[in-house]
This record gives sequence, C-alpha cells and structure tokens, in this order.
Amino acid sequence: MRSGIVAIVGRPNVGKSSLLNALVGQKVSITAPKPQTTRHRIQGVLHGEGGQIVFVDTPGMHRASPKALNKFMNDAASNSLHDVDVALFVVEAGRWTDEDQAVLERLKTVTAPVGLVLNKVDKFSDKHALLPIMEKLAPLREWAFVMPLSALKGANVNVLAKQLMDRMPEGPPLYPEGQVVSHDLGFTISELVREKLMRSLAQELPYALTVETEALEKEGNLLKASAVIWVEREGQKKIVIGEDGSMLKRIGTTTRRELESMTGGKVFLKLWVRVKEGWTDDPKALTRFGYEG
Ligand SMILES: Nc1nc2c(ncn2[C@@H]2O[C@H](COP(=O)(O)OP(=O)(O)O)[C@@H](O)[C@H]2O)c(=O)[nH]1
Ligand SMILES: [Mg+2]
Repeated sequence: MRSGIVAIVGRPNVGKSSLLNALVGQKVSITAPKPQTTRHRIQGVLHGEGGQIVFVDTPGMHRASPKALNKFMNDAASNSLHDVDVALFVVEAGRWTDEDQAVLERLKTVTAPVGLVLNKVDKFSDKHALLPIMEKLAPLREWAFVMPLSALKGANVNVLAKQLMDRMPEGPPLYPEGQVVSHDLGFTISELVREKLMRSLAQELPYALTVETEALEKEGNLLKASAVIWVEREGQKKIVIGEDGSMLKRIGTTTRRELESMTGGKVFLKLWVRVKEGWTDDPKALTRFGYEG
C-alpha cells in the first residue's frame, strides 16, 4: 500500500478547493468566486485501490497585508509545504498574474516534486489553445508533470489522481478507512455558513466576518446546532441580518438543506450575529475563533 501527503497551493481563486473536492469526491472545502474563501489548512483523504492520499488545501498565498488574519493565512499556506510528498501548484489556464509569479518564487525552496495544474480548461472551447500555454509555463521550473484539467467539470481529475498515487511512497494508511475529512462537524457547519455568506455578500464584508459553532447536539436523527456570525461593526451586523431578517434567514435555510443532504437526517440550525470590534487584527480573538498556527 502507498500513502502520502499532497499540498495544493496557488494564488487565490484559481480553484484549489474545487480541485480538492473533485479529487476526494465530496465537498470537504468550501468554494466561492471570491479570493481568500479558504482560511485554514483543510485536509481531505482520497482512498484509492493502491493506497491513500491526504490532500492539504491551503488559503491562497496573497500579498502581505499587515492584518493578523492575513498573516495567519499566508503562514498556513507556506507551512503546508514542509514534509509533503508532492506539491500541486494550481494556476488558471491562460491567466498568469504577479501573484502566480510570487507563488512560483516561494516554491523555489520546496524540495518535494512540484506538479503544475492548469485548471479551468473548460473555459477553452478550442483545446489546441492550451498547447502554447503549456509550452510557456513548462520552462519556469522543473515540474514533476504538467496537467491541464477542469476541477469543476471533473475533466482529467482521475488522471491526476493516478499520477499522484504512483508517486506516493509505500507506507501504512494515515487515516482510518472511509474517513475523508479531518475536521469535526462543528467546523463543517461554521464553514458552510461562511460559504453562503461569502457567496451572498458583496466586496469587503466577507473578510470582516467569521463563524463560530456554539452548540451542537444530536438527538437520534435530529441535529441541533447554533452558530454565531461575528462581524467587526454594528453596520455590518445590520447587513448580515438583512431587511426583516431576510438575509440571515436565507443563509440559514440553504445551510440547513445542505447539512441535511450531507448527514441524511433532520437539522435544526439557529444563527446569531454579534459584533467583536477589530477581531481580524486581534491575536486573542483569532485564537478563540480557531485561527492559530
Ligand atoms: N470554469 C471553471 N471554474 C472553476 C473551476 N474550478 C473552480 N472554479 C471556480 O472558481 C472559483 C474559485 O474556486 P475555489 O475552489 O474557491 O478557488 P480557491 O480560492 O483557489 O480555493 C469558484 O467560483 C469556482 O466555482 C473550473 O475548473 N472551471
Ligand atoms: Mg480555497
């Protein structure tokens, strides 16, 4: 049997979390069309015939910002590159930016083999257009492989999984059979609520909030949970609640439905909004909300 660890890195929004979900076949990491949706190192396990691969999804590496939350996210991404068997550098096919360049620079110190993934190839109706793109990226460093794929459509994802499995060292499983995620249900609930907020709220607000699952109780087939959405200011609280509570209600309903289809049982979910001024730059608050090295 083979087993090993694969880190998924890249700038924000290239589809790292979508790729993780496609590789392990279930939603492990939340996604949104906004940068910096992922804040933690999220692990998802692929149980294959030949062995096991533990994928580590990371917050996108982004330009240094003085805020403590941003520093936490950049560190989480960089630290995930130690002691991995393969690193996947995910880029968007046909779009190379300064931020991609910055990630490439960081990868210079990585000793593990690095595979280049060109994601979002579904955006190209003419697949011949990919060839010159691949040729341009190929000489940037030594790649273990260059793989065009679509995380969203699932194209070539199996080929990538096979390629990675062949590169895993021999060893015992790192996770028990059948376990796909490393985090607990409370974290899943917080993340799903945050995903709905990321997708519904405009511009800056998603970056000023975090979600904390406060209580979690199972009664037979019923799951009772309550979660707090923490924002930085009173004005933000009003927006999250929405007119007559409409926004909060919609967030709660969509999250509940998703949790029900995920768990196969009934879910009762209560959401609250509270203000914690300046939490994104407050080390104590960050630790409390689960952002710690
Ligand atoms: N068209 C297309 N969109 C994708 C693909 N993979 C991800 N996306 C979209 O890109 C956005 C960012 O994806 P996400 O996985 O959150 O990116 P991350 O920030 O790198 O983790 C989301 O809107 C995804 O639906 C893909 O293969 N094709
Ligand atoms: Mg992500």
